[in-house]
Amino acid sequence: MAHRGPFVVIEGLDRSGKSTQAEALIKRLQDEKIPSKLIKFPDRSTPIGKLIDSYLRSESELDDHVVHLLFSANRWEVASSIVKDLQAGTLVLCDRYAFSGIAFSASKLKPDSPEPPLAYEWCRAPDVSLPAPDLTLFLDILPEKAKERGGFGEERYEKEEVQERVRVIFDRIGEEVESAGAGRWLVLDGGLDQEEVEKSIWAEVKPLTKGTTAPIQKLWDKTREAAMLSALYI
Ligand code: Z5A
Ligand code: MG
Repeated sequence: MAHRGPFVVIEGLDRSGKSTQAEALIKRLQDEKIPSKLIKFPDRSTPIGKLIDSYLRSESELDDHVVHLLFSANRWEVASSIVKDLQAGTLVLCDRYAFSGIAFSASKLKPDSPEPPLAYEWCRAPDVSLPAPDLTLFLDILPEKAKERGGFGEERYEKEEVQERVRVIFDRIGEEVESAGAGRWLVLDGGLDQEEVEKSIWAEVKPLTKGTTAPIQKLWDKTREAAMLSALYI
């Protein structure tokens, strides 16, 4: 059976060092001559990404539903190219993915209502069937430590109370990813020195660099099938 490249995602709380680690890992993979490619969400360079960028900088206002769907569309724009690259044997490394999409949207609150404006299940729906990562490395960091790092507080969601709620939702996502059996979800300490985090990431990624014969899975497809089946029996 032909080998394909693995799909690795780096997720985590704000300022946990995702982009720093993604850059260091891609450099190492390239130094070791492992075919690899780095992508990032939001991809602010596309027409959809430009709308997201303006919203994040608070230069424009968008309905919560609309911005959530734009973030998802920004992933669907490149979903087929991710699959193509994996099939060609390239390791695809992704800095934030659909998990950030759910965590940030489902953690929103409105001052005039106790109900969150976007339900968790609603937030997950547009990303169902995207290519599922083989491995998600979640960089954990205490919000008070993240706040001490450069750049915190410049954009819309970079507030300590938002990050606390986001953290709770990420925990739920991690449990669901693990129990669905579609890829691994591994929590790493992003509060350590940069070199130590690099080492712990490399220990997990190195064994994957030989490629895999496993089929590319789809995000939450099993959940969708189960939901459809249970609907049939109601
Ligand atoms: N968002 C969403 O709502 N829906 C979605 O579907 C998606 C995203 C995909 C922008 O994302 C926002 O979009 C984000 C989620 C939301 N909102 N928030 N909040 P982004 O990916 O563009 O965000 P960013 O601007 O790149 O920030 P970040 O990703 O949170 O940061 P990071 O990548 O985790 O950290 P970093 O840039 O690598 O490092 C931050 C600083 O810490 C920097 O000065 C480093 O030099 C320093 N650093 C890094 N590692 C260390 C260690 N180990 N020790 C000490 N200092 C360190
Ligand atoms: Mg980043």
